[in-house]
Amino acid sequence: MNADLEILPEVADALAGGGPVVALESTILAHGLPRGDNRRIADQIEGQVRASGAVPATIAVLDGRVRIGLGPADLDRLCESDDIAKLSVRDLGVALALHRDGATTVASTSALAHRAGIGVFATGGLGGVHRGAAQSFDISADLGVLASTPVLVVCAGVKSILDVPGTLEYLETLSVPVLGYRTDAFPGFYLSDSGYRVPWRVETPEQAADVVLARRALHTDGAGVVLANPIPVDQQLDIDLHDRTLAAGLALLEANHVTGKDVTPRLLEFFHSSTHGASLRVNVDLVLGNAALAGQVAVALSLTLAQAASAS
Ligand code: PSU
Ligand code: MN
Repeated sequence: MNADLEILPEVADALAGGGPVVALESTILAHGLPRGDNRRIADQIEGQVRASGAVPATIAVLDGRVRIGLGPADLDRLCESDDIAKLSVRDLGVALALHRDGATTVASTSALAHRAGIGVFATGGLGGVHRGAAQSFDISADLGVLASTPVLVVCAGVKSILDVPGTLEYLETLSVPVLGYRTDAFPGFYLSDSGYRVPWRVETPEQAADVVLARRALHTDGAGVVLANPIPVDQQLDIDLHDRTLAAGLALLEANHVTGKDVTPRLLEFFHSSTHGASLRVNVDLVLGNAALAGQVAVALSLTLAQAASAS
């Protein structure tokens, strides 16, 4: 068993030189997007990070090794194999010991990115507090891990399939700041506005980077930062279609007794098939927007740190 990080040379070079790097998760590729589309989308996501001037580092576990940055053949395997586990932080040690392949969630990607020295991470939606969590105790490990991992996560809020106000309360309890990117509204993943407000907004990637640096200077950076980036209103899912699909999806999950880590992928799959691809289009657009913004924040962070170093 080998617990060392295997870092792609391009990523290692960027990190060594203080250059901008963006971590990307792999659960969205293996379990969140349909086969046949996921491989192409993986390249598009990495392309957005590059277009912003940063280096993408998609994170996964392959053959029981932690991989920071994947090459084309690794991405093929992750997107096409039938034997990719969904790995949260608790699963990482098991996957290493058993030499398994696995895709990392927001929780485990954040933890591994931090260990590799990567401070900015892009995803689609954050896991959160599920509806009925008071009975089911279903609260994504994403939240607890963010509470103790200093990584800035760019996401389109949380899916409206979750308990949105409950998730915002829980983030407050865990001392994880939530910044709206050019918005006062917490985004609802497929929808630009979840109907709930964010406590803070920033207008530029530089401001988001400054928040990270101020937290470091204050030594209040034990937790991560959520940078909530909404899908533009003209690209969001039709609200009636969204509400109908959500109601049907939740009923289906309950009827089929779907629990644990299967909940999120099953619901996403239901959305994609029953909206005939409309939700998929939105999902892809929002991930690409988040990857581009994360790249801009990573560039701003790297420039500010370089200026501070040359001034001192
Ligand atoms: N949101 C999406 N697509 C996804 C996920 C979230 O729109 O694929 C994934 C992320 O990897 C996230 C995980 O970390 O689902 C949360 O899973 P759970 O709800 O089981 O904690
Ligand atoms: Mn869960």
